[in-house]
Amino acid sequence: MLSAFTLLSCSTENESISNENSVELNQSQRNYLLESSSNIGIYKGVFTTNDSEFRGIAEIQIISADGIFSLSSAQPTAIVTLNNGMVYEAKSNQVAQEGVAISNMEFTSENLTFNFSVEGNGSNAIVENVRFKQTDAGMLVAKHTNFAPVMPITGTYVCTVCNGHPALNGSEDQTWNIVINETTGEITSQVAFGGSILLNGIGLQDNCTPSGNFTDCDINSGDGVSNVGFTFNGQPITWTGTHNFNNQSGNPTGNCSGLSGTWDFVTNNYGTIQGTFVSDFDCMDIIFGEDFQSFAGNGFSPTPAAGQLDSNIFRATGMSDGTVLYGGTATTGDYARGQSSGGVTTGGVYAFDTDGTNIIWGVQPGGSDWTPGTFEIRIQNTTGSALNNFMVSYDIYVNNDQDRGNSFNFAYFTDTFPYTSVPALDYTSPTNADANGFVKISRSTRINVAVPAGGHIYFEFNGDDVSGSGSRDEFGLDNVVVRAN
Ligand SMILES: [Ca+2]
Ligand SMILES: [Ca+2]
Ligand SMILES: [Ca+2]
Ligand SMILES: [Ca+2]
Repeated sequence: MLSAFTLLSCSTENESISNENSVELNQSQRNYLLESSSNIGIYKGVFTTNDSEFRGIAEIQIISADGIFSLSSAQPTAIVTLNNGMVYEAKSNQVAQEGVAISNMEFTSENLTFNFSVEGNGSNAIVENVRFKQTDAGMLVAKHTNFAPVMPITGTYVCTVCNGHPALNGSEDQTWNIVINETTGEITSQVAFGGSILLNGIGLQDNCTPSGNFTDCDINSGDGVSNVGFTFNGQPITWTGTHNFNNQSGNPTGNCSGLSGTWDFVTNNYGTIQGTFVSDFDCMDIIFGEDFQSFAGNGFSPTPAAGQLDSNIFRATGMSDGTVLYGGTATTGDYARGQSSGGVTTGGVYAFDTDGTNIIWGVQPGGSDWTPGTFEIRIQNTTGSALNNFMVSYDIYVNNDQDRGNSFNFAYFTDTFPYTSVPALDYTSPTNADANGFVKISRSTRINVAVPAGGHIYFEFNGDDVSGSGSRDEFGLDNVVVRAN
């Protein structure tokens, strides 16, 4: 009872101190912290709620009552900046002493509470008992100094081969955060799993090579000897990816950073599960976006009328009515089956309305249509300079209303770079029909390929019969976003 009462009175007292003494560090105080080799200083890292609803960057400032800090500003402060831009602050009313280990320093505020511990030399920083907006959360931080800066990066992952694993929440995004020690390349990772637990792991960054104004590094799970990033129920999760950041202005990390990759999880009971991860932010600009909301299934033309797609950008192949070339015209038959909410039987290209408001670039495969067949998107580099890195994301919609399984896979090529499939993005609809109507499956991948100014990159979505018999499921493409630098 005594400890409960103490906790309560501390937290009440802290509220009032926090209101009176909310002091921003000035530049010389911040520099002092960045040069510190003791427990006094700045700790940087990542934050997420276990349910993946909130994630962001965390910074904890441990300041002492002496040195260049006046007593009134010596209150340790934690700042969490969510990826949606919201900022949350918590303070401690305990005062740190330089060189003396901190054990369970309590930070509190209305929305954020946690305990912080660290050795007297600033190593082994641990944050525990994190609560954010009345839900369990986690924070992973490390000492951040001028001689050993750390880079926190927030992001998400999805499974692409899910095998029904209950902790993967179907195709829902879950948190995939990492913290990179820029001096050693050591990575710590924080992954939300199953909506209620967090798994911490390790990785390594190496093979950093400059590319124009950017640097590309390999990032891999493990310690360089073993590639195991972390385990669940004794089973290893491994991952591999690329980290791309701005290296202008002599700043090794510049002002932007992005990463992406793929992961593998060999489970006890669900086979090998695979997926992708991607950071919330990166150094890329959007060069193409299409949500197909104005498509009405009226065909393809180089001078598209309302409801048509521009054939200089979009084309389809594999129809019994022939193939549309880039710049060609096809506004009848297989290429212009109009708008439908699904449940059609004639093969061809449709504008499917998936839910009463959302339109997709759809296809009904048939015995002589789109088995095999493709949708292609040709994007010209109009930025005026070469592009080397691409991030492609898109949504597949499938109406699994028939007892066949058909594929909707991805590939890319350029004017000079050969056709390259990306098996990690392969999708095949379930063989056995269901009554779920159109279901969305999100996909994204990073592509490293050079496209000179004025050149093109091509994205192909290809389908064919895979399993079962009888009529085919209905498919479509939506929300294609291409970012590049
Ligand atoms: Ca046909
Ligand atoms: Ca159908
Ligand atoms: Ca749409
Ligand atoms: Ca099916």
